[in-house]
Amino acid sequence: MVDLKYEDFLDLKYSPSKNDLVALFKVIPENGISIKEAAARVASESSCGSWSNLIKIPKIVENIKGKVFEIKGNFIKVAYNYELFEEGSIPNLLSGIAGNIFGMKAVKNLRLIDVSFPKKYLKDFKGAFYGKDVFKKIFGKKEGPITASVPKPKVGFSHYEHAKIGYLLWKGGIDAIKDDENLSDQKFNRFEKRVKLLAKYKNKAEKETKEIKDAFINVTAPNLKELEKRVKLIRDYGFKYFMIDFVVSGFTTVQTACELAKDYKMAIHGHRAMHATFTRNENHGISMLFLAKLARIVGIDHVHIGTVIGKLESKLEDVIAIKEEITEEKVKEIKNRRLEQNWYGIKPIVPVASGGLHPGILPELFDIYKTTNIVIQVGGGIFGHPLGIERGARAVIQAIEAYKNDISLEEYAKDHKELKVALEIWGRSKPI
Ligand code: CAP
Ligand code: MG
Repeated sequence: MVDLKYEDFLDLKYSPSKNDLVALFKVIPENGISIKEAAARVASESSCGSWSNLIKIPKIVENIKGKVFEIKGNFIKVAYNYELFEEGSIPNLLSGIAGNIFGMKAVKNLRLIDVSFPKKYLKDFKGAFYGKDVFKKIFGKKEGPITASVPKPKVGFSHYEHAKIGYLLWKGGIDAIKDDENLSDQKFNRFEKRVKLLAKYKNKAEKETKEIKDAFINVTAPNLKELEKRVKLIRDYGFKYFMIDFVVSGFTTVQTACELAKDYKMAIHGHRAMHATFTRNENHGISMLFLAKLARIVGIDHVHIGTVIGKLESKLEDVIAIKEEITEEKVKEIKNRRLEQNWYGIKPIVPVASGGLHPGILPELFDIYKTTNIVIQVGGGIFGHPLGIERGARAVIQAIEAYKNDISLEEYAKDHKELKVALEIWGRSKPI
């Protein structure tokens, strides 16, 4: 009987070919299972193995089976020939390398840290339509940041209140009003009404401020037909962006949305709500780095990657590694954290920093990112400003001006009332 045993997925002499995808995993085997066996089972279950002795094995299996070629402590690398996967399909990729393996009894914990993609695999993805060009091509700015704000409370405003808030934010200098992740088409704030009224106020604000304004309106929908309808409505009303909760929506939806964005020449703001269910535990799940790479490949233009200093968990080393990954043409390996990647022309995209931001900590945020070419999103840090929404927005803009002119916030606040008040209530505090 021919068989394909777990050991057959282990080849420590193998050197990956230029057409292989290489995955980096952290494996914590179950008691009684060796790291070698656990590693081989990861390669097997994620590619073409089975628990039983198989009667007939097609010839191609030798070529497309996963091969563990490195084991260092709990970290293993597996090579997969690109032909194992459907061209241009993230769902197909994930159902292998991020599929059954996470439930195997042979592993106590398993973490997919990164996958390095070869040119041959990347060529079937288009990447973002705008990506790093959003600053110039959408907002007509030489450089960032793009400023966005989410009305708080997250949900509860009617479409009418919401659109008026948009107007105040735009008037205060903010570039884009952003829907919150859990606002879509609720009874009290219908999507269509919100879009139509926002468009009216956007035109008014643009005339009055002579600045280009936009909105990241959430098209996350119960089905693809509805999503398509929502994107089209937004486009028809003159917005250049839409937002999607790209984790909860799933990659079939996201890839469809990216196609639409290209057809309509729109940009996508990618909100990552739910990511922490599988990115947060360093021993289990999938890394945010890998998720952000998927966003770049499929064509999301902005992706949330964390702030380090805000209210939501994100580590400095991770945020920096992810920022480089999505904004550079080539990145180097960082031991046990990231693999090298040449992006072969897939456009760099824009990191989004959001969660617990307010004027007093923006300078530290820009220092962490080492650039202002990012999107910053400030919700509570505007909607909690005692002087109101428009002036709260202005305080954010003033903090950016101070930073860009290398003036301390305290100094700048001397003749900028809105910033002064923001500093009085929040100082440089880091919310949790
Ligand atoms: C921020 C926010 C964003 C998160 C997303 C919220 O509001 O609107 O969704 O920042 O997190 O709902 O918490 P505030 P991340 O500005 O009021 O904090 O970017 O980490 O995915
Ligand atoms: Mg939110």
